[in-house]
Amino acid sequence: YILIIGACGQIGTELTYTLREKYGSEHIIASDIREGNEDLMQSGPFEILDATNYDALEEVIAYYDISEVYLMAAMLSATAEKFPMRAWNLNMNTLFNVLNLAKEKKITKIFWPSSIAVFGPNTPKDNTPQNTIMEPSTVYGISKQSGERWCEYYFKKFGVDVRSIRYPGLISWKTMPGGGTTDYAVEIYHKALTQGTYTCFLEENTKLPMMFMDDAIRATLQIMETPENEIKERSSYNLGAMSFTPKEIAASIQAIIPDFTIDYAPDFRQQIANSWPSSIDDSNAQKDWNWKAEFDLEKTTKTMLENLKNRV
Ligand code: VAH
Repeated sequence: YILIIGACGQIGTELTYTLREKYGSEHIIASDIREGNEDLMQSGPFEILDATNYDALEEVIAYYDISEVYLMAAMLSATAEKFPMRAWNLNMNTLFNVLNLAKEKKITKIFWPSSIAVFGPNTPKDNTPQNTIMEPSTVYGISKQSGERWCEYYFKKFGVDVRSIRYPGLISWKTMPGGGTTDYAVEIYHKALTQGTYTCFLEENTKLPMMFMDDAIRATLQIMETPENEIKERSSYNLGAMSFTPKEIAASIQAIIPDFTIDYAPDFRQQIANSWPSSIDDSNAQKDWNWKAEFDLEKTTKTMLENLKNRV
């Protein structure tokens, strides 16, 4: 059985649906700190769970005979700057609880998401390598960098089979993001359809690595299905798909909605974005587990607008 922690989040929601479809709903236990969308909670077993509470988590693991855990709960970059200690507590204590359950052999495999946020202002920005300078300057990035160190430590010291991906900014039409710096790339599509205009909180030439959610979910399942001895990076894998600026995503929308306009009002999230890479070298993921992205900006925009126009 598989447990998803943070199943009502931006990635967790789509991961839950995909895993339920693939393995059968009854094998996928969704959990979150609070109730989420009705449909998700009705589509299979759901538990209200505070994964920072070891005993509560251990109880769910035992009750459902869980063997694999996807730990998708975290406080993202923008919100984490407002509540640093709450972010550290949530992001780290959930990870320690899951790693320790695996060390105690109560679970056998873990997926834990890292992020391009582990890179900092003095990291090479273009085609950022798998192994390079990492001095994250955000609470979220520090928690993800620390988490990577702990994952590698638990693998080397206790043989814990934890796998991880450094997600870029993720774009989905099924779920809204929560408190991230890349959220503009989701909001812009909603605003293009509902208001015909969007005020972007990042400067027009802020280039960031991005990925459509279908690619991110496919990569997650792919790394989890890779034979253990083929996983060479036990901190976390760089993963790339596309990079674009607010100006470029706006132009891709205008190709479909010519009257759409954008203006810019950068806020505190600009300096977070300035500290991150512009593009990612994911050759290790390509080599070790055959990663290949399928969605570029044009295909992403087409898919987003097509699916959102029926919903908004
Ligand atoms: C954020 N969407 O903006 C997340 C992600 C790379 C960005 O970590 O914080």
